[in-house]
Amino acid sequence: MEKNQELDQLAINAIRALSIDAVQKANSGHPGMSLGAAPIAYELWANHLKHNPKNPTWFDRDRFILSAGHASMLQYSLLHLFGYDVSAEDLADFRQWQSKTPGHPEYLETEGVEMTTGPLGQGLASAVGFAIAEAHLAARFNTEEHKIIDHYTYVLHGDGCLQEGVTSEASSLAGTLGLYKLISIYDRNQITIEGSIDLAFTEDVSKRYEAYGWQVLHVADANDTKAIGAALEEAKANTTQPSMIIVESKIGYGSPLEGSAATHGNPLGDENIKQTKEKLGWELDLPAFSIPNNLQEYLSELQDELGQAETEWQETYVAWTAANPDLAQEFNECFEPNIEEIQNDPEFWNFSGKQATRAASGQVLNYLSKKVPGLIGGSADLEPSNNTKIEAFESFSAKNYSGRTLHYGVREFAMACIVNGMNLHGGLQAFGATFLVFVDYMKPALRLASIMDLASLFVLTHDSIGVGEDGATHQPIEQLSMLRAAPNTYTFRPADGKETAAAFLFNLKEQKPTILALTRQALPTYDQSSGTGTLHGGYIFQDCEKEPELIIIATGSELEPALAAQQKLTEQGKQVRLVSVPCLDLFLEQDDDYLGLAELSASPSYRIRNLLSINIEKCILI
Ligand SMILES: Cc1ncc(C[n+]2csc(CCOP(=O)(O)OP(=O)(O)O)c2C)c(N)n1
Repeated sequence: MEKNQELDQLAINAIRALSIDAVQKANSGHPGMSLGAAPIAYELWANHLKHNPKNPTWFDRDRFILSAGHASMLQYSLLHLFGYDVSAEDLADFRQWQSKTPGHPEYLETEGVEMTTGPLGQGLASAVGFAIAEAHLAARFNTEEHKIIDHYTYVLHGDGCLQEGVTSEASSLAGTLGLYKLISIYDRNQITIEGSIDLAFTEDVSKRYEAYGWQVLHVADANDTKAIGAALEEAKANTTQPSMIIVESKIGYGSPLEGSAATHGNPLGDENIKQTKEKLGWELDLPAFSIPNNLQEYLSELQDELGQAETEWQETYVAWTAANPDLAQEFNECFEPNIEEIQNDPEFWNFSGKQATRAASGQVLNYLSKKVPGLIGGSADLEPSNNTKIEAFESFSAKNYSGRTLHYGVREFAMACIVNGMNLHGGLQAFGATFLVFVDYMKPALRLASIMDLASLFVLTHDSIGVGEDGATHQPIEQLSMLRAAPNTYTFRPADGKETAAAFLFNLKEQKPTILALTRQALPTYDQSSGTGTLHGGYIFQDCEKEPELIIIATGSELEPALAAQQKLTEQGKQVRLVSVPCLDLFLEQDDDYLGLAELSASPSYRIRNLLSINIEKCILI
């Protein structure tokens, strides 16, 4: 298709006009970055990003992540102009209850949004996970003849993301791994909410990223789309390093408040909008949220052209499938592992002797490594303690992208973001591991996993004061309460191998954010423990003959003393029921008549403290 410079410029200004009008109508939002970064984003989407607006989930599309989530109108304007399912009415509904255009981009709410962003830094950190996923799947499934996985991960961010520590953690790892298909675009307007970055951010970002092993490119003016295009080509040409393109821009470009922090997060006001549109040469009498007809036609043509990339890919995919049926089956199982086979396999449930649940977890991971081809993960430098060593896996490294053991380094927050990124990418069941006490370092990413409803899995060992000798700094006390309080996050504290296996099974089956809190110390393997019961969150572990006078509820390592107490009281003639609750979140989701849940709160209960307990309406948990 013939490119038309004038219409390209009109499209850039359309992004600007749509964005400022939407923020004005909502009377809240962030117009500044949309005005400044519009040419960067348009150049990328129109001339470099491989995507098909008619099929936003096409697997081999390039991924675009707006790490500066506050500039959501920039993304919504792009989605609208490129023909995704975001209408002019949706733009007018910006920031309204249940609209497709929420304040910050939300995965699953808006077609074409690859990730929920807004908490600064996490978009860039998770982009590293997307790039790992691409590199890994490409290494395993591409052949000499056919490349079915071949896409880039682009991330657009501002000064704010680079001030967040998590981008340092993740970018350092990306450099080490030489993730050359990761391209970050830094909209460097040198303004954050409080004013100039001189107030708090004077480092040389260029040198910093070079030190991480990235290629750093510079564009002197965000309006120079040719230079942006050339930099993007140069970034793509590098096949050993991730790239950062630093683009100098002006926040609030074109408005009377250009360059001022006032444009960061406030509507411009009617008069400023008028003047901005005049300066940009935007037709003033065009109603808000509409674009000129000739631009509409031009963009429709562009969309058709973009779609051709998928048509070509489909042909490659069909040929690849025919030539590599075994590989194709494995690829499909990366998306849909045979969970039923696992569930029905006695070997999956086979545990014996005294065993720490971290050891049981290691046994399960090694089992799953043979059955779940998309399983990938590792630890934040605690593999020997977390028992996450998988015999069948090699390490993922710059030299070996087909490796399935990740070494995140001592970077818990980045690890959690990267796990989210890999799971968002698709085709992988990604996990991370560390000590439970260090989950504090990961919390913001767990929150995003919960909001995005991701199957991110975290193996967190050394789960109580049972840790012992390491002392107070390593003894988790309040962490479990925090995790249990997190919505849409399922925290398992299993008592033995079977309960541990069930927790992994839950994650695979239900595709929900899952936490495993596992012991360092050995625990018995119980005959009466139940995988099925665990999948209900809790079950009667040891019952009494008549109506119970007392119900003891226990989890994890406390099941052992609870069982001893139950037996002793039984010997004394008391009717005591023991209930194991490996996952309180799931347990409380059961119907009221499940185990007489409604009566539990009224029943006499007993609790053993080795960590903070939480009082919940329905029961008191040990
Ligand atoms: C973790 C986190 N801390 C604070 C904020 C609030 N916040 C939103 S935007 C912003 C400043 C971002 O500056 P920059 O990235 O330069 O964006 P620009 O000013 O160019 O729009 C802050 C502090 C946030 N969204 N996330």
